[in-house]
Amino acid sequence: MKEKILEFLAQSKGSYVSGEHISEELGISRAAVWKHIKSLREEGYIIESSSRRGYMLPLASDVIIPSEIEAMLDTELIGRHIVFLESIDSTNDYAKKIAAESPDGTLVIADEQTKGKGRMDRAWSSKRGEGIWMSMVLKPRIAPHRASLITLIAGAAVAKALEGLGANVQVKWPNDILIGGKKLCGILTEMGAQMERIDYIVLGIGINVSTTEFSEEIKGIATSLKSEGHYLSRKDVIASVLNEFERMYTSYVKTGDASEAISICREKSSLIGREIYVISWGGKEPAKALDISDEGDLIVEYEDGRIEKVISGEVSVRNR
Ligand code: BT5
Repeated sequence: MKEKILEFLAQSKGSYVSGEHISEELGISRAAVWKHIKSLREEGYIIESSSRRGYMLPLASDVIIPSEIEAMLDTELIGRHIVFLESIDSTNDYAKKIAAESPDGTLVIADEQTKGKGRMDRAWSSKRGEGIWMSMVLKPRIAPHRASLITLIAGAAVAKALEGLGANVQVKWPNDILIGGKKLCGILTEMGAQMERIDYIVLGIGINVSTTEFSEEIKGIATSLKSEGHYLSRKDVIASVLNEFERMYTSYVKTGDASEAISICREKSSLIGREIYVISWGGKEPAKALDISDEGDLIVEYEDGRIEKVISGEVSVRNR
């Protein structure tokens, strides 16, 4: 019911809706309306009230309402089933738990993550209401070794979507989106698979939208859309990322063609032409990033002249 009230207020964002009207439309008492509004406020939603005019969601409020996102999608699969959670440890962990019984393309979005994850058990800061913390459940019929390209397709989709909304970003192979060298978005892909067959892929995307104060550990390396002067609503960004993603993802799954995504990653690459370190278990080795192959690998030249493909993993830029 709380969600219904929020949806109702969101439809008239910036205008007051009387308690009486809400109670009539939803078939609950005015006292119940007030109780739900109180609990929404406790969750952090800013809802204005006036004893004569009722309740109002301010025009600038950036709430996520699944039905509003669905209305903006032109997808067939992705985001056709949306699970919205106010707070969760990690949308990736939640999506993995529900993956078996969820339809292909299910989207899990949370307003806050209390234990957001990066790669290799690193933490991903995901403050309430300040970003997009979402995971998709995907069930592509492709061989498991082809799954790593899906991270790149997601990166390309985020880059293309943000470009369409006026923000120019760089893609740092394999899973970061940057503005001005600072990290705006990270992607974490996890997979449940047999030797030959993928059971599910959980594709997690975190985008900083309105954060202006980052914690001490990341304030030198992280940025948000708002900090870079882009005042975008989360629903516009989510819908646009999903629309861009589905087109490129479907093309890859159906025909093996990831050329659009690869060209975006190349064009917007923050690495190609730069001196980097390739980081692996054995340590870090200086190299130059030359290109991204059609298979999505990073092609590098080491100092002894060896040219190799880096299939997955970690790279950092030297002499920044
Ligand atoms: C990533 O890992 O960049 C993957 C992040 C994926 C987050 C999404 S949110 C929805 C879904 N649910 C989850 O639990 N996760 C996914 P990695 O390349 O390992 O980068 C992690 C590093 O980024 C950390 O060690 C910090 O240095 C930095 N970092 C942490 N939080 C950040 C933030 N909000 N913005 C920018 N950088 C951050």
